[in-house]
Amino acid sequence: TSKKLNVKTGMDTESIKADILSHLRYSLATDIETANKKEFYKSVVLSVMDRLHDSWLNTQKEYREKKTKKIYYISMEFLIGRLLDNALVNLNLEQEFRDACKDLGYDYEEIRDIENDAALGNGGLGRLAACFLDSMATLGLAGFGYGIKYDYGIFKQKIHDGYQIERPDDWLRFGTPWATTRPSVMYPVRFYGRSVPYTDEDGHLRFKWENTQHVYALANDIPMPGFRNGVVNNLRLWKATSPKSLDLTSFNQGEYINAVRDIELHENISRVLYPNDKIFVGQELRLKQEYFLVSSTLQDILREYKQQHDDLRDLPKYVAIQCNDTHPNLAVPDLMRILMDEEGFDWETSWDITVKTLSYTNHTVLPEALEKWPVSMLRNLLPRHLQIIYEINKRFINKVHEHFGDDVNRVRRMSIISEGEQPSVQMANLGIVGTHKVNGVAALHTDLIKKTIFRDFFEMYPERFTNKTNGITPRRWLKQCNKPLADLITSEIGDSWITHLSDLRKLDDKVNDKKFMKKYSDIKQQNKERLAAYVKENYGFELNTKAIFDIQIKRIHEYKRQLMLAIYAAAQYNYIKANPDAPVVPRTIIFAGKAAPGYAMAKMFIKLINSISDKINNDPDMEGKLQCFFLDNYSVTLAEQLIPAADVSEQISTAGMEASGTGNMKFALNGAVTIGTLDGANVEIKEEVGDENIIIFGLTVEGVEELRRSGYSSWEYYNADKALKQVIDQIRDGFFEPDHPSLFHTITNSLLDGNDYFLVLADYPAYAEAQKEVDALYSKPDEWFKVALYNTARVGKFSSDRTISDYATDIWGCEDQLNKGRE
Ligand code: DL6
Repeated sequence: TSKKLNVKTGMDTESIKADILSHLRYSLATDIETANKKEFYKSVVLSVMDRLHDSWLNTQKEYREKKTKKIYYISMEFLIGRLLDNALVNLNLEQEFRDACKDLGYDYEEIRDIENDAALGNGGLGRLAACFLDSMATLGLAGFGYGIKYDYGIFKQKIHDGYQIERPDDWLRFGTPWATTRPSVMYPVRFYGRSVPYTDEDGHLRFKWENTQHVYALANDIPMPGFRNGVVNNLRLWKATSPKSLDLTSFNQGEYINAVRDIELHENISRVLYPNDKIFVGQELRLKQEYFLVSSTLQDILREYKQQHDDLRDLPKYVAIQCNDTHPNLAVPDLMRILMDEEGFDWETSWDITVKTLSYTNHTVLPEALEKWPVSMLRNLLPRHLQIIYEINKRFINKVHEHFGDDVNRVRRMSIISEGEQPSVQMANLGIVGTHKVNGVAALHTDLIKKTIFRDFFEMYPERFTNKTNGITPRRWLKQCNKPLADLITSEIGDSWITHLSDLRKLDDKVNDKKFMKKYSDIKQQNKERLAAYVKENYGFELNTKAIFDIQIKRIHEYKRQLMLAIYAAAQYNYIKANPDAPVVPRTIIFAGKAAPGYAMAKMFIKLINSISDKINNDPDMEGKLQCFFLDNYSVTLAEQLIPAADVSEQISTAGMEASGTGNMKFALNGAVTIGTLDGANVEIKEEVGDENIIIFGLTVEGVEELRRSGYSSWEYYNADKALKQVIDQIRDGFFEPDHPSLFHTITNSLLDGNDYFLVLADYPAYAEAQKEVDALYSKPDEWFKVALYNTARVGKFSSDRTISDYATDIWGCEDQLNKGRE
């Protein structure tokens, strides 16, 4: 007890307790007797922050002193979720903080659950960015995330009478203790105005961007600790604030009120995340957000750069900038503008620097997702950028002519500016022309972009295209969310897997070790029970933990085909009704996911799933045999509960449409068996786990093409499969919604008269067969768990550490930095 406490940095329980108490008193002006849970949570986080600050500062200092090449990952979305568990895992302080909470009268889990998810993303693209930050820090790369600090993240989803209702996600109502505001890091971001030509001293024609309006971007930093390596990188999120020059005091009363309203308008830029997944909406506010992110980030990068280097021509040597999708691709004209208009370089030099510094990731082939900003909107908002884009395009089109001769159609397809009634800027084309590497996110997806949407570009610049198969961080998606399994694995093979996920291959040998397999299967059962308790508490549903937990969690989208699993659920219902004495393998089907607020069909799917669920769950004949649930408000935190408890992972998109998927990787790692199509990264999961350890069904990409070419008729499939026909008739005739029998006609019409673009009917018979395989395998638990273990053991490739190493080596040119944090 006489041991001296090191309140701010001590890693022992006593120091931590003292720090929590000190924060309660001196940061929050309360004390342990009067504080509520929220205040206690805040003090806990501030005490964690104290233990990050030295490493945070030292890491940045080291990067400066060593002139380390910096990687900037620019993304409109970072779906980071909760941070407390993750920080404690990475700092190796889980037990100490648990004990400190307990000694002070609080249960750690309860405190952890106070934290709101930082839900600054829609889905896969944003979650990938979050996994990448964890991996960059863990690998010791000087990797920084740059994004927007939205006041409102992805909406909160409620279900009323089976329908999705959106509510604002006010995650910052009480602030977040993880973010440090940096008043010293603030940049003006300009809009509007006009581009004015002039002649410089050397007689060159130059341009000035004048008469602009501006807002300020204020930096908020969130620490990103690596796994037990002393590295703490940074996620910088910009908040929009009004210009300092707004002089309120000189205004009379009426103007004062208007001026304050003006502040609101400026701050609106970072107000809300656009909730659309894969549909380009084209609103001016979104364009403002994108430029706001790009402009503030580039100013920050160049300010840092100039503090350490004196020649901007070396920029690509010390800086790599990754654009996450096309959303930040205004970086191309903006960097050009800065280099030419502000730094005085000529076009060629500026172009060389720009292309070598930037790279761009494509995350989808869906044409409706591709960004095309109207020229008229750009002309108004960013006139100088538009002028530069026109010049880039002119020079590029000349090259196309040189390369391909006079092929007008090709020129039209490749042009950055599409002509027509509403000329627009094709942001993907801009990204390919203006960067040195373009990557897809899974092998199949990269092949597809080369053959389809970017074919012309691939023929011109084959060396620019590269694949970087997605990955997930094993820290959050195994160590943290599935502690029992993580501990079992570590006790068997040591803990090297946490940073070298392929070491899990050592578990391959354990399939014949009965004792181990018993523990492995017991853990799955425990996780199912834990999930059941969670669902009971939070949703009031009673899950049958003896059933197969069959889970589909992801955004709701026609191409992801939640409808197919819903049809399967209804078909099972019909089967059990018709065969009350037949043996069935019990199933509990669980859906979760949000639909974009404007996506009527996806919202109708949610209603249908809820109607089918009601029918099933309220029928006593289903008891012990079949359940179906839609859990509202899907989030990173809910995924952390669901994934460790899953037996079956549903990855059933129409082949060719899911770029990669990352949920598929999380499920496999946690020992769920995939039922899936040969789409996205499923293809590579199959290669890794082996054909016998994954259940693949349905049309391939080629099969889809062939079927569409040869004239698909969904009616034929409808008429050919009795069980399928019965369900579609029921949906159409109001069986699941007797009070409103025509409610689901939009769905059945799209399947039948609309000819089923996503080929649900075409794939359904194969899917139903594959589900029978699932039943058969699950009926033999020894075999089932062997298959499950092979999944856990063999998906090491899908660690985001591997993905990031690949980016570092092939795109960012910083492979020399790798492994620093991994010795
Ligand atoms: O690359 C991350 C993630 C993939 O795993 C998904 O397959 C893909 O659908 C998703 N793409 C997007 C693109 N949205 N837009 N635009 O979210 O990216």
